[in-house]
Amino acid sequence: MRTQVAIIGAGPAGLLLGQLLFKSGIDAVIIEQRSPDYVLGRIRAGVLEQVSMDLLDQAGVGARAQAEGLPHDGIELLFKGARHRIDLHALTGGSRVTVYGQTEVTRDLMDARAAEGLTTVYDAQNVSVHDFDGQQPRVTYEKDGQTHELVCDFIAGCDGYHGVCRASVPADALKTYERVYPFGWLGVLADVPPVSHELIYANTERGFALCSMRSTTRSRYYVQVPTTDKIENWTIDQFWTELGNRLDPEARANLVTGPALEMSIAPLRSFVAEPMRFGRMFLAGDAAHIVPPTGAKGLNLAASDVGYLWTALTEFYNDKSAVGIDTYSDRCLRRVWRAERFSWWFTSLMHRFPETGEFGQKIQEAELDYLVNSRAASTSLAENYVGLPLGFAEAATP
Ligand code: RFL
Ligand code: PHB
Repeated sequence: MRTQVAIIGAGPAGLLLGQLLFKSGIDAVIIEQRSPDYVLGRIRAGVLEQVSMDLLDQAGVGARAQAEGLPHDGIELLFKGARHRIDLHALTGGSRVTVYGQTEVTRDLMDARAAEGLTTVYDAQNVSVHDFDGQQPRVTYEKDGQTHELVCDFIAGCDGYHGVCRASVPADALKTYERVYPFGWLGVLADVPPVSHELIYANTERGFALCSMRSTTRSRYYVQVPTTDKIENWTIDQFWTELGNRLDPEARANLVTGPALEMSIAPLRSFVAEPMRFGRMFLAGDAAHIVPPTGAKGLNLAASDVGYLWTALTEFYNDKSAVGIDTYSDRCLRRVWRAERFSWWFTSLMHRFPETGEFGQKIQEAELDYLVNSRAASTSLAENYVGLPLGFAEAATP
């Protein structure tokens, strides 16, 4: 088999890239190691920046996110028992975010791909990438007991944190940066109405909590837990009690409980691999970087990497220019590090750290007090939360 771009991974990054390339007349094949149902079953991000919404539109799949997504003009910060609203819309001069689940984004992209009859190989085993430092890279994989080879011009490594693409780069060509946090998030998805119409990020002495949603009838809640906690030791009733204990009296009174559709613990880490291009292979999304979910940046960064890669490949094929390809890594990394900083800062501000004790709690409360009472500080949070424009990488000098 031959294609122009071999995309490894059918997560949001790989599927979005496939759809954007299709719109530009560039041929791509996606190789995914799991089944479509497995990919759709992963409950992850819920907040889309405008840049991500625009890319979905450009890929021709934005209609449902526009119609069913919930536009949010603000978020609430809860600390010392009281909630304070950050008016994202007013502070940023008109920007907002859209609450629309990653599962729905993935479904829209999968449906569009299927409707166009584009090739996705699911359940591919032993996927390997070859010769990306030469002119003609190859991908090999096994399917139904047979070995297959895909010859291509470029490989897009959209295969997530545990993927094969980054792992295939020689160790001396890669520099990685990592911080692992001493806690995780216990998340619950439930068909109950949200406690509030906006997201609540809570800093409490019992630890962080987040009230999010997928719709007006489906809620997504999280509580900070020690990394040593095991999901099998948590019951849904214990979860509701713990969440209620971390909310203000009004939100607690509004909390509707019910059975969990999904319940899992995710560890929190910050991670960046540099560079993001190796000859004719590019890394995009979680394959290159991980952020703790506090800033809701993971999926949005995956989308913006893909935006840069789409531009670079379109310039290469349509304008015979390699500028986009040569600048891909630097453009992405500048945006990535801004999001890494914000996610690290917001995580540090909102969580209970075992080593900092009551002093750390007081310092966080003082910073939160400053944050909600200073327009400058609130604006900084709002600007970062709604996200940077794609043109940011060129517009400002480092
Ligand atoms: P994905 O979604 O991990 O998709 C990668 C795809 O590649 C496939 N794959 C391979 N395919 C072929 N060969 C191989 N060798 C392969 N190895 C892997 C995988 O099966 C998968 O289908 O990466 P992508 O596309 O870059 O998208 C990134 C986002 O998924 C991610 O940034 C966010 O979901 C992060 N994240 C969250 N972000 C938020 O903004 N808010 C959240 O609440 C949030 N919760 C989460 C999360 C990530 C989690 N992970 C990674 C475990 C919760 C969890 C549990
Ligand atoms: C979610 O809805 O899953 C969500 C929302 C905001 C975050 C993280 C996760 O910061």
